[in-house]
Amino acid sequence: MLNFILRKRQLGLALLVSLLAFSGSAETLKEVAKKRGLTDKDLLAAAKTYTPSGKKDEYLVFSSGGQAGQLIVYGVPSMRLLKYIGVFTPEPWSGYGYGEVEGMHRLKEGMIRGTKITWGDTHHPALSETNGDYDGQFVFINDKANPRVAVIDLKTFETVQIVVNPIFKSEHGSSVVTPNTEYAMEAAQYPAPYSNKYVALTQKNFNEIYRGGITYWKFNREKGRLMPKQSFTVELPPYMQDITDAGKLISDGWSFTNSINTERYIGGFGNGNTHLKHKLANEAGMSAKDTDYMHIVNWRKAEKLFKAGKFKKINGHAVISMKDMVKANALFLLPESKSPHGCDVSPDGRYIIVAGKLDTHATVYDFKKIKRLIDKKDFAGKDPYGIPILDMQKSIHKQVQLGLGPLHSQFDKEKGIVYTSLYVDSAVARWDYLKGKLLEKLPIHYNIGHLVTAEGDTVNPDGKYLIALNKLAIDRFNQVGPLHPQNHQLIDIKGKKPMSLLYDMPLPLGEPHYAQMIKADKLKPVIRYKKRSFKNYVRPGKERVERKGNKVTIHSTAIRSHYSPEVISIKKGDHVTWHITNVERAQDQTHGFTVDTYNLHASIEPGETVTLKFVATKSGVFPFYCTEFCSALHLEMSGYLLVK
Ligand code: RUQ
Ligand code: CUA
Repeated sequence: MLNFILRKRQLGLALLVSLLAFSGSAETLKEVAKKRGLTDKDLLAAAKTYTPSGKKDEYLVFSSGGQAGQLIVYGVPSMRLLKYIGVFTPEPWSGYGYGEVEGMHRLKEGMIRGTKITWGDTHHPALSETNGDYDGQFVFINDKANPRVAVIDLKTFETVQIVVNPIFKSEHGSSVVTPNTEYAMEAAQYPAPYSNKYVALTQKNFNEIYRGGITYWKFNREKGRLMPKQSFTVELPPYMQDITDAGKLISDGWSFTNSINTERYIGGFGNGNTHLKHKLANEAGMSAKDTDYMHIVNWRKAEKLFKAGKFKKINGHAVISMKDMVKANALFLLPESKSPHGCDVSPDGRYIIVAGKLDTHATVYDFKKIKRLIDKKDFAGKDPYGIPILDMQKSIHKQVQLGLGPLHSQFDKEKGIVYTSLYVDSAVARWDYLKGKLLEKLPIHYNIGHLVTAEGDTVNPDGKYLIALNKLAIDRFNQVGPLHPQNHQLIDIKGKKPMSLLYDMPLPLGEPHYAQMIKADKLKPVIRYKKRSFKNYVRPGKERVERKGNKVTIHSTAIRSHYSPEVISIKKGDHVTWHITNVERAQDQTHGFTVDTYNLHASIEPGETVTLKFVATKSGVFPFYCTEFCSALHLEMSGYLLVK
C-alpha cells in the first residue's frame, strides 16, 4: 500500500523519507494501518477523500435537510459539512427567523392561513440552470408538508423568498427547474379541494372536487424571485402526482410527472368505517392496478393559455383546467408500472427513465416515440377526465430488470450510462439505458432512497462521484439512541472500473431526500455585503436613539470590539426597532447580537445591517452582547439595555 501512495506522489516519497530519517519515533503508514486494522482498500479510499488542511473540495453538494426544514451544504470528496442554511426553520446561528432581520427574515412570508410554521419537510433542492446546466446562481427547495417553495440566493447562501402554494394542501414533485429556470415546478401530492373549504371525503367528491396539479412558478432571474402573479397551475385529476422532471433539449418545453393511486382509492376512514371493519389498507388499495400514469405536460402551451387569459382564479391564483389543456393538445397520460417513483430525463432529453417501486424493472421511454404518438393523435384511450392516454408499449425504448425496489436515476458522463437506486436490494445499479443492459450492482448500507452524481441532472453530467442517500444507518456509526443519523455514502464511479465505496458520512439533521452536486468553481458567493445596499445602514458617527411616542428606533454600529451606543435607556412597553450595521471590511469578521432574555439573535456579517423589532414587555436591566468570538476583547463587546 505504501507503494501505491509513493508511486502516486514522487514528491511525497522524498518528504516521507526525510521525515522518517529525522524523527525516529514517527509512525509509518504501515504501522498506523496495522494498528487501526485498515486494509489497502481503506487506505486507497482515504487517499481519495482525505483533504489536507487548507485544500478545498472539487464539488459542493446541496442536500435537503429533510424534516429539519433546512438546506445542508457539504464538500466532495472530503464530505466536510460547510453550512446549514435556514429555510423553513429558524436557524439561530445565522439569526434566521429571530426578530425581523432585514432581507433575511422569511418565516412570516411562509405563514399559511394565519399559522406561523417553523419547520418544513424539505425534499428536493433544484439548482438554477442556464441551457440545462447548473449556473450556480440560485437553489430552490420545497416543503412537502406545507406546500411551499423557497429561493436561496447563492451569492449569500441565504433564503430570500418563500412562496406558499395558494391551492395545494401538500406537494412532493418539487422543486424542479426548466432548462433556463423559466419556471420552478411544484407538483401536488395528496389530492384535496383547491378551495380551503371542507368537502366531505366521499368517492364522488374525491373524483369530482378533490384535485391534483402542477404549479409552474415563474422565476425572474434579475430580481432573484419567483413571481406569483405570473405563475399558474395546471389542473390534474386526483391521482397522487409524484416525482417530476423537466424536459430538456429535444424535450424542452415539456414536463413529466409520475403518479400513484390512479385507483383514486380513498381508504376506509370515512363514513362510519373503522380500521377494524376496514379490510383494505391504503397501501393495498392504492396499488391495486398494474399501472399508474405519467402526466406529460406541454408547459409552453400551458404558458400560452395562461397569457391568453384561459384560466380561472382560485384563491387569487390562475388555474388552467384539464379541459382547456386537453383541447390545446397539451396534456397526456402514459401508463407506467405499478407505483412508479423516479422519473428522470436523460442528458440529451430523449429518454425518460421511470422506476417502479413495486416492479423490478426500470422503464426507458423514448420521447421521440411519445412525440410521434402525440402528433399523430394515436391514443390508446381516455381517462375519466378526458385526458388522452398514450400506448405504453409504443412509447417504450427498453425495459430492464435491475433488482428490487428501483427508485431514482442519475446520469454519468459516459453516454448511455445511468445509476439507479434499489431501495429493497440496498444497492446501486449501473446500467446502460440505450442498450438496455445491467452492468454492475454495488451494495450500500442500507435502503437507499435518492442518489446523486456530479452534475447528474444536467445536459452535461460529470460522473466521477455518486452519493447514496440512504434511509437507514443501522450499525454504521456509534449508537446514539434509537434515532440514528442518516448515512450519505460516497462512491467512486470514475472510469470503467468497478464502483467502490469511499466514505460514510453521518448527517444528524433530519432525513435528506434529494441532493444536487455542482462544480465548486461555478459558485461565486460574496465575501462581504455592500453597506449601502441596506436602506437602514448606519454610518459610523451617526449612531443614535430616536423616539416618537412609544416608538424607539436605535441606530447602532458594530466593530471590533464595541457597539455604539453601549447604554440605551427606554421604557417598558416601548416598540423597539434596532438597526445594527457591522462596519467591518475584513473577511469573516462577523458580530453576533443578542439582548438577554428577549429571544432575539442576529448574526451581522461584514457590511450587513440587520434589523430587530420587539416590544419591551419586561422592565429591568438587560445586558446585550456580541455572541461571536470576534476578537480578543470579544467579551467586552457588550452594553446595557435599561428598561424603566
Ligand atoms: S421522493 S419520499 Cu424524492 Cu424518493 Cu420524496
Ligand atoms: Cu463582536 Cu464578539
